[in-house]
Amino acid sequence: MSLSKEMKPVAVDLVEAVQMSATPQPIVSPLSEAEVRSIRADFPVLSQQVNGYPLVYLDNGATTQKPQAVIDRMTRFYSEEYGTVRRGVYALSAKATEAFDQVRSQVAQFLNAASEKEIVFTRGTTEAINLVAFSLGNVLLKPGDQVLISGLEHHANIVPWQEACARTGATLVVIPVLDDGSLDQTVFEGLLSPQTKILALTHVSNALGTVNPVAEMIERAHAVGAVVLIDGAQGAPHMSVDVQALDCDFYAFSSHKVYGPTGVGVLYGKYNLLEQMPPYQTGGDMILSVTFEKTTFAKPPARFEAGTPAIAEVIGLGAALDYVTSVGLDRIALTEEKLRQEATDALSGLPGLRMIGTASQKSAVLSFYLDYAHPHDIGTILDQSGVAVRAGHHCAQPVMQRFGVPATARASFSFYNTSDEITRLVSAIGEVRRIFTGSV
Ligand code: 7TS
Repeated sequence: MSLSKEMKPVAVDLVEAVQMSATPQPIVSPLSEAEVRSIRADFPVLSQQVNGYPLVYLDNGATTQKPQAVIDRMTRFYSEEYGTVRRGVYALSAKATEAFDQVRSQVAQFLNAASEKEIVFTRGTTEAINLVAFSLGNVLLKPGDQVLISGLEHHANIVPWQEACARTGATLVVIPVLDDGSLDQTVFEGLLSPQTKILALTHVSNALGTVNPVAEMIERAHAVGAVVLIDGAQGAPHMSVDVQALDCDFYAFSSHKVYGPTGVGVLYGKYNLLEQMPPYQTGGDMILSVTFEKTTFAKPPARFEAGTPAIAEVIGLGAALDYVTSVGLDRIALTEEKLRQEATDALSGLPGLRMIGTASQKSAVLSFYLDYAHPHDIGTILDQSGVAVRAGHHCAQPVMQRFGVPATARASFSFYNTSDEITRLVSAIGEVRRIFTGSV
């Protein structure tokens, strides 16, 4: 991925990539209405009524709904194939181990990692970041060093670094956020120095939807010798990710945001770094040998996977990745970009509505504030019309502080959302206005 490409909107990027390609490629287009209808039928939750209305699920930033294929795969695993992994010599365990290992290769392929040995299963993005902050943080950081994060981070990519700095004497430094919700790249460049040991940066802001120019920022950070972790919780579900092209050292994401089950996530790490890192947790499955005097540790990724893993959830993640891959990440990105533009146009004209986060490069996350109603009231009234949005600080309190609001209402879209649902959102916001101001 070239630097200038990374700076462009995803949709333009994809269209250009197709047009400029020397070998003929299938034209990448957003999903058609008929395709979205058929996709929606794959998600049983979406067909229900809430408070007497068909559900409009717009909290995909928090977690995504599950396709039947994921539910079925996990049910089949539990009903027919369940056994522990890595330990049993009997057939069930051998088969479960094979299915489990296959998902590791699948994830490596999904991220274009060089090897499945670079894929560590964790409980989610939060645990993946804690793992790096603890394990790498403890051996790499010393007083005088700096950990650089951004003002857009989710608490999961703030607190573990704060704690790592407290343990080691390093200093946490923050890249400021501009008024449109993008990062101040000039200040970023000025902050980089040989003291910068780690850059921990979100790919996409969960609170505002800003897509950071990560490839360019990774290159700049590498130029001063920093290790770069990308929090991909809001990246991996919405665009294709190539960790080798990005050249990030670590990339973390959660299964439950990419249409898979809760309880499992992924840490990608360059093998030469993983190999130098001490364990994060210790116990079974991560050792080579144990005596009361001395334990030797297994090589990565086993070194970082102490205890019985979330076996069925890993299998479910495999089914989820099959599902999104079959839809196509490029088509998902284009479909969601179309929804973003449509929803932004529809909401921008509403009286008293302040859109927070207007960067030119955004994913389909619309965070807004109404000058006549608290976000929690907005959320509650929208719910009465069957519209589910998140209201709160989105575990990104510094972002709220930056924009001087206590909270926002956030509509976050998936490729299974529709134009009709945007209309439902707009009319439910109209209802909030009617209740709070008496005007229509
Ligand atoms: N990083 C980002 C950017 C996130 O959006 C989230 C979760 C996390 C880390 C933590 O992921 P977890 O799976 O380990 O919990 N974000 C949200 C959200 O926006 N609303 O609920 C959870």
